[in-house]
Amino acid sequence: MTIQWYPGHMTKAKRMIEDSLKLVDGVLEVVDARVPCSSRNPELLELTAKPRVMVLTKTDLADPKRTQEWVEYWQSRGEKVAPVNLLQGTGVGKLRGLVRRTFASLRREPRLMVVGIPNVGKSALINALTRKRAAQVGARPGVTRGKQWLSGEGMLLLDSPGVLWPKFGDQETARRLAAVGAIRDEVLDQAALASWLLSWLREHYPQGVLDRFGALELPGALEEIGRRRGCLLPGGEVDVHQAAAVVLKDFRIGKLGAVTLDLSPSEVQGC
Ligand SMILES: Nc1nc2c(ncn2[C@@H]2O[C@H](COP(=O)(O)OP(=O)(O)OP(=O)(O)O)[C@@H](O)[C@H]2O)c(=O)[nH]1
Ligand SMILES: [Mg+2]
Repeated sequence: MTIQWYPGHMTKAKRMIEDSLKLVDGVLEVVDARVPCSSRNPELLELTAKPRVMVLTKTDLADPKRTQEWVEYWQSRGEKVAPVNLLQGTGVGKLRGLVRRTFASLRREPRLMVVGIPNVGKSALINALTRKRAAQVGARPGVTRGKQWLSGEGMLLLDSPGVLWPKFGDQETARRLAAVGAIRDEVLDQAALASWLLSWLREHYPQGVLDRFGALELPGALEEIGRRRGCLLPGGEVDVHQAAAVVLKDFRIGKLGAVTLDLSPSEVQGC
C-alpha cells in the first residue's frame, strides 16, 4: 500500500500561511495527541520564528501515558504545550493561561493564527476558544477568502486557519496519519490500511480489539470481522471494504481504546 500525498496545493497553502503569519504575534500549533509527532509539520518552523503554543488535541482518544511523555518531552525542549479534549473542553482554561503568560510582554491581546494539518481539530479549537460556532473555519488551502478576527477572550484568532500539509515521511508516518483521518480516505486502500492497523493494534494495544471484535487470527482478521459483522457481498463473500470502514470508524471514535500511534519520544525520530 502506497499512500499518495497531496500534490499541487502545497505551494499555494504555503503562500497563504506565510501571508497570514505576517499579521499575527504567534501561532497555536494544533497536533493530534494520537499522532503527536507524525501530525506536526516540520516546515512550520521554517515558515515563522514567531512564538508558538502547541495544542495537543483529542487527548480523550490517546493513551494518557504517552500524552504525558510527549508533553514532558516537548516541555524539556522549551516548547509550550497544552493537552486538551475539545469535546469536553478539558484543558482549554489552562491553554488560555499559557497563552496569556507566553504573550504577556505584548500588553495587549495577542493576535494568533491556528495552524495544523487537516482534521486535527483546528475548527473545534477556535470554537472552544471563542465559545461559539465560528462559521467557515474549516478552510482548505487554495480557497481565497476574506480574513476576519475572532475574539477568543484574551486573544484574537485569525479565522482562516492555515491548513498545513502533512509531514513528508516514510509510509509508516503516512499510515498513522491515514488511520486517524488526516488524509482523505479516497486516496487510500482502506482494506490495506485497516489490516495494517489491526496487526499494529494487536501488537501494541491488543485489549481494545479483543473487547470490540473478539479473538482474531492474523492474517485474515479483517475478513473475520466482516463475517462477524455481517459485511457481506450479494454472493455471501465478505465485503472487506465495508469491514475496513467499520474498523477505521471504530478506531477513529475511540471504540478500540485510547491509542497513541506514535510511540514514546525516545522511539520516534524527528520531533
Ligand atoms: N474525540 C475528540 N474529537 C475531537 C477533538 N477535537 C476535534 N475533534 C473531532 O475531530 C474532527 C475534526 O475536527 P475539526 O475541528 O473539523 O478539524 P480541523 O483541523 O478544523 O479539520 P480541517 O478543517 O478539515 O482541516 C471533528 O469530528 C471533531 O469533532 C477532541 O479533542 N476529541
Ligand atoms: Mg477546520
